[in-house]
Amino acid sequence: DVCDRIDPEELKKEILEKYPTKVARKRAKQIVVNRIATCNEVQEIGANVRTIPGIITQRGCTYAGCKGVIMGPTRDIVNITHGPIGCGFYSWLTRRNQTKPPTENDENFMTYCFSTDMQDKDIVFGGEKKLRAAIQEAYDLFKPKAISIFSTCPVGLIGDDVHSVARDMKEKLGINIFAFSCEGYKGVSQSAGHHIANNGIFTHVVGLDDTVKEGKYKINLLGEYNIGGDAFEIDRILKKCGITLISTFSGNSSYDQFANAHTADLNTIMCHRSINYVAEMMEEKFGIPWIKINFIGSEATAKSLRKIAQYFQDQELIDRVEEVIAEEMPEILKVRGEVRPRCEGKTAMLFVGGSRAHHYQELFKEIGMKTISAGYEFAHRDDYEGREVIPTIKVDADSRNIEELEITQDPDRYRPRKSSEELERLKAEGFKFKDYDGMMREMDSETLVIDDISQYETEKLIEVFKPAIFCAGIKEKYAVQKHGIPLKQLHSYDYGGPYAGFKGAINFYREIDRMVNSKVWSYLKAPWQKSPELSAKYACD
Ligand code: CFN
Ligand code: HCA
Repeated sequence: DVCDRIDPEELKKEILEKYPTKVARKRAKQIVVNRIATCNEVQEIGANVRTIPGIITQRGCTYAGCKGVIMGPTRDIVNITHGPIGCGFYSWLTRRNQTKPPTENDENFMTYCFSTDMQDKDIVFGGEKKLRAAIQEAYDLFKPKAISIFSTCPVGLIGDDVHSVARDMKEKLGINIFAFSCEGYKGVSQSAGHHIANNGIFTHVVGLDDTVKEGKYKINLLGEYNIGGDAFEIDRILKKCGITLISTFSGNSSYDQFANAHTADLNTIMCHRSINYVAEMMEEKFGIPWIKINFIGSEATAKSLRKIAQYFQDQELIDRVEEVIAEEMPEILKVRGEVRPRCEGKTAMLFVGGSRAHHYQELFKEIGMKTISAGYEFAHRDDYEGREVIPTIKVDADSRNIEELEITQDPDRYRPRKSSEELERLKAEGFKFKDYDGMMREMDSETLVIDDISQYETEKLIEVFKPAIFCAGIKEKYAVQKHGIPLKQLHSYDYGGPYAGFKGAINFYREIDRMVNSKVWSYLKAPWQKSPELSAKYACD
């Protein structure tokens, strides 16, 4: 076993040696050898800090997080990028978030790319006039329910007031128009863009429509973006269980769903990193409790359905959920049984975003594969280290208001949801505290956890461990595959999916089986293996 032969601390040292002293000091905090089994505590990891200039990062920008990630999957808001054409054009339809308008009359603007196409003269004299004209033009052409505006870097630099333009045009046209100050350079990654988008959608849309929908068990699904059709599969399962989905933030979503989201009984959070802000705000303003769920992995899906049923404390739902699980599992176990002997013991590395590098480890585990190194691009410390929660669901008199009580490891950074005295009292009452599912707690000891991994570090890991599969994004894909290691894109799923829910698990098992057991990778020779003079040349340069 390659992992038994390699001392991860030695490898970390070797990686850091190549960096200048100051850079090495910074990177050292973001590269951690997991010691969970030996000391039963997660170590501190450096996360959500600025990438050191010069390092090739996987990260994206604030505009990407706001416009692409959070607002991108909503079909009927016209999203106008205010800026030179590049940002709009290159972020157009790259994320494979799918949508299905319920009828032919429902709008779908996702296939369009709207931009103000700023020119030199707009940078010099200001772009507000052009933005006003773009909003008017979009309105005249499409008559949408809402228009949103996204600022790119130059907009912030020249000081266009996108919010006042939005206010004026909202008044003039009588539809909802709002803007996001999500200039790419803000914050340290796309994570800042999630926050800006969540604040905006909460302020301008959530709560506008009080219509109470039919349904016995009404939930919102937060942090699910319908990549490769994931949300369709989750919808199918929820429907089968009799659970009503009021809104999804924001996979396959519409403006009306956001406006009505506050009428749900419960918020379920899948990608905590991108959406915890909305859950917290909805709890604060509308008293809607939230629980974490995860539909990546068949066992995780079953567990999440049970958790939702447990919240409603309704025997009919509890029984229905068990029936659905019992109906879905045989096919999954059959395929898993076929695939597992071929995949058992093989190794994976996952370096993706802010939640998938953790969630997908479950799916690999189900087919017997080991994650030997993983990390997020932009997650925060709590996504790695976890937080302490009381897993016991506490139900109030009318069986509706549950609380999943939670304390944090770092009260200065994360608002504790209960005061410490209250927690002490609950502890004394016998509530058991458990650390919630941060990535590091669920990974094996001696695995390398690396935040905001660089291209150089990626290549070093591959050279040393030669994993059976590497999971990352489009920028990493071909560089990794030139080493003869298959790369599965866990952002876009390449051309595959869905991978969520029960049917998704089956798709994933089959796909990974094909990839790790194909001989084609062993035939591949990197350019520098075929022509060693190439690497010699680069070494001289
Ligand atoms: S769909 Fe999500 S699941 S929202 Fe987030 S943290 Fe990105 S776009 Mo790429 S695939 Fe990725 Fe996550 Fe949440 Fe996607 S792991 S990086 S910003 N992400
Ligand atoms: C983003 C979007 C992205 C990029 C994926 C990739 C996505 O970060 O702006 O690098 O392949 O999922 O589309 O994360």
